[in-house]
Amino acid sequence: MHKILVTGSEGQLGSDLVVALRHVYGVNNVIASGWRTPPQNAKTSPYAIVDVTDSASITAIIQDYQIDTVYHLAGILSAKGEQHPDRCWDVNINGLRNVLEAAKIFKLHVFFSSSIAVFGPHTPKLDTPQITVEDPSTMYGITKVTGELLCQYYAQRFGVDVRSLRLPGIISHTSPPGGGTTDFAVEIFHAALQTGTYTCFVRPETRLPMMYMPDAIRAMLGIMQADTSKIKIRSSYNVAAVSFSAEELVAEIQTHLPHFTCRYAPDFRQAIADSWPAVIDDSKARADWGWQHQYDLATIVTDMLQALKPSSVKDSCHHEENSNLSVSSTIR
Ligand code: AKB
Repeated sequence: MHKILVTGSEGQLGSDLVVALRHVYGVNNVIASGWRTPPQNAKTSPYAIVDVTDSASITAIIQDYQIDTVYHLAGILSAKGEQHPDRCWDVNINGLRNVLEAAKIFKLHVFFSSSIAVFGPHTPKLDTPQITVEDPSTMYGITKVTGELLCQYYAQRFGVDVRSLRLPGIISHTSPPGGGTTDFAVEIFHAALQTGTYTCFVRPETRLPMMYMPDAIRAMLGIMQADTSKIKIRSSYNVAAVSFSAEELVAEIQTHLPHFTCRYAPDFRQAIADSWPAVIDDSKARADWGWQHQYDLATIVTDMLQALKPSSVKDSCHHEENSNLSVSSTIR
């Protein structure tokens, strides 16, 4: 049985990934980790404090738990990275380098989460190809491009079995995103249900690639479980699910909550969003290791609202929305 370490397990992706991995590999075989003690009520045990910028901290945990696989999710996202560029470089680059060095020594199987942030203003915005211009305008994007090249280098030079995905904005109801440009697509659901109004930090026509968490989990497990012969790209694969604009998301939410209103007050994150593609071509991932998404905008919105609705409202809606329950799940 595999022994798996998840770095950044308290983040948006990590929280759901740990649950999914424990479901498949057993609770005690998946070690959640982060740089600080988790909240007392967090169901994260077994959990270890790991500072990814400290190679000794990574080596110790790998030896202590006889780890053979690392899902390396620890990182600072795009918006926060612009506020703390030095820290973003340190955590995202030195953290990855320490994991790859450990992988070289201990023959680890590694997953690295890259991002659509590797692309920039000169990248084609529509059907962005797998191999194209990568000229990111954020420190986060620069660390992801560099990270992808490091992964490819360690795979080619040292035979490290590292696999990676360029993830789009991830939408989930279990834990909030932290410090990203695509965070509006999660915040909006909470605001719609709690106050009925939302102030969106990007313009209405801003269209970005997005993915629902169950699809993201399926993508991460799918690439890691694929036969080695199928993994032909060792930098990072484009993966896509849906693309929609902020105003299309609002309109879809309004089909469930007609009184919901959204106003727009773009801030510094608008420029980041404008530098990213709108629609990604992920045909290589589909052809090489069988990637397929399941959720479109309508099913994401139905599922998110169902999951986040206060339980009193859920009870009264149970009967009329019973047909929607078929798409309501955290992990499939
Ligand atoms: C962010 O907005 O920074 C992330 C990403 C697209 O990588 N969600």
